[in-house]
Amino acid sequence: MPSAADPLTVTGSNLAQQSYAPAEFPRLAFRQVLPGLLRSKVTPEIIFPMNRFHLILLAVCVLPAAGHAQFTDTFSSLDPAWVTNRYDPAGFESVQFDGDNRLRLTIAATDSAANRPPAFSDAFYNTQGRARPGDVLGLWSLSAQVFVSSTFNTTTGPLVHSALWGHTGTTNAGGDYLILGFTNTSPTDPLNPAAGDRAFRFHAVDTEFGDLLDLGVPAGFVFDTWHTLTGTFAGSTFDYFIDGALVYSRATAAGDNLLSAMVQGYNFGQPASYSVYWDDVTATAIPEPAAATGVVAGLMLVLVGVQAMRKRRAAS
Ligand SMILES: [Ca+2]
Repeated sequence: MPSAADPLTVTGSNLAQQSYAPAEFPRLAFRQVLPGLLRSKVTPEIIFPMNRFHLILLAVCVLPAAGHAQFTDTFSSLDPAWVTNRYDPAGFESVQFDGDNRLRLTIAATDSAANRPPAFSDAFYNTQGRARPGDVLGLWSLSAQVFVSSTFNTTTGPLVHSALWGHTGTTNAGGDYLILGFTNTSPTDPLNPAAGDRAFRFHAVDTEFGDLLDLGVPAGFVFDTWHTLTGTFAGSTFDYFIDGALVYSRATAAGDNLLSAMVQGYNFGQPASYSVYWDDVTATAIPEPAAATGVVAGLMLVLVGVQAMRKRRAAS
């Protein structure tokens, strides 16, 4: 439980401040919450290795466009770039919802541990979703819209967990994970829908410690509307934002290069299925200071050249 010793403080101007001791609550909670969620380090499941050709291609094509979205997925249709990660969810489709085409992720009992083929019965495959290449070298930002239904605000109804994942590095087994999502599980008995301390809240997974950190909900938070989840790596830390407000930050030594982006849910093995609507998954390169300076210098040279041409034309 939270302790005054060595607190890891989560702050945010519009969040209730929360303090956790990394050695206690978050780690304990992680081991109880969502078994198998972070076993990817020993069982690589990402399938977008970058080879030398990709790296050169990215260096040539992507870096000059640094600062522009590497992709924005509006889910007008389901891009075939999305491929199964770990285990295919019951639904991962583009549907009409709230006036636009959205991604609908559905987690169902048919894919529970008890109902999966024996080779996939491990809790590792309770995490169900899809991934697409991130295609960003260097610094990056990953964001998405998520519709937080009031049906998730329950202490007796179906357990839910869904999150946006960013996997960094250039190899399956390397890099780090930025994971930002929400749940309504109990922090002490997460697989028990009848637990007495269930509450809806956002959370981030700290892969360095294997911790799951509760982030609460922003002040004035409302259900049944869209919220923006954003994660960035701007040089030394993963920074986590809810609706534009920084809610958590942690150091990482492996934040470079967005290898893949994922939308995941967790299968709790309940009879009832649940769906989560996502939209506008966006990966963006953040210009390196040196690169940005280079771009500005290049633009200045172009402007100087245009000016010189105009002068020559005016003189002739
Ligand atoms: Ca859309």
